[in-house]
Amino acid sequence: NALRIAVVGATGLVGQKILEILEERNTPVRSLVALATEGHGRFIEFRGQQVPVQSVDAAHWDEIDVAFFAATNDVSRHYAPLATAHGVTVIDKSSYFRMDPTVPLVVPEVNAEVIGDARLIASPNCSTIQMVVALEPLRQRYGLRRVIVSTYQAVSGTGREAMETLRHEAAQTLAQEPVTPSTYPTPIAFNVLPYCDKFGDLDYTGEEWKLTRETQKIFRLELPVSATAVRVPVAVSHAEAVYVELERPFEVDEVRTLLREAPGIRVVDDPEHGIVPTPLEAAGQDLVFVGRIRRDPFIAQGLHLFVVADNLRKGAATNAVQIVETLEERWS
Ligand code: 11C
Repeated sequence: NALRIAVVGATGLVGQKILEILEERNTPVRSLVALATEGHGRFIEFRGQQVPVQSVDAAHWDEIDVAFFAATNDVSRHYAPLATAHGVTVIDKSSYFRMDPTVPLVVPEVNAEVIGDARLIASPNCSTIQMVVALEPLRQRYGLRRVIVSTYQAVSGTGREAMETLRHEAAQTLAQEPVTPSTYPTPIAFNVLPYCDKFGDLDYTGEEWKLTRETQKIFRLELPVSATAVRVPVAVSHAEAVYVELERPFEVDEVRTLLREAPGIRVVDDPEHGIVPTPLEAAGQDLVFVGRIRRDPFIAQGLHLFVVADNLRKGAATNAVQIVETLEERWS
């Protein structure tokens, strides 16, 4: 059955990607409403049509089946409950409801079964999504004991303005002009910032705690996950060096085969020929790329992986659209 869809935050980076992915995947759409808190009077393009951007305040929720929320936490907090009260199924990309025990936090390759008849479904943080897709086959086969992850996160995770900042600062640096930082407190071009998001408990950042807590919720496991989230001068795709200690012994070749056969993963791992996953390769793709698969020479059952995915697609828009695809029978 064709769906009446609303995209809240339709003019933002993730909102735009959702529209692109609905087109690419031929999702049956009966009508599309573009909503935003600002930008009214603008138009977005969907399937060759110009669609006016309307104020989220004026939304007719009764006429919507599915609403993607790709705006701020405040917008989700305020409008998502309004939408669900009118029977709308909300896929929320904000972090506001993620840790609410009554709200399923879903990555379809991992835990689609927790959705049940929930009307409000949260999509995790981009860096969590790609990590749990890579870890799930290992969890099933060997069990997980602990995870240590360092991320290399693209500036598009911060938003459209940060992508412009990266370009601008790179041009200034190459022209040997002074660089005035804007989006981040220090320049990001030709630099590395050893934090993403604000600092919080125990001097870990919000992004690091999301990696810990969201992973624990998705796996329904008190898994120790220690994270260091780092911003790098890359436009699109987050990379992660994931170190995992497994509960049971493994063979590296067996792990490669297991990951190759797992949903949503492409193994790119031929060290002899220098074949490794990179952000440029993953950008524009929906799969999670995994490589550098190797054993810890010192710790029994320790395994290293390098995990890369497009943060705007699998890390955000694609995951949200896939959630809707798992709910097909809800509307048939
Ligand atoms: C970043 N992961 O790269 C963030 C962006 O909780 O959905 C997404 C934040 C979130 O900065």
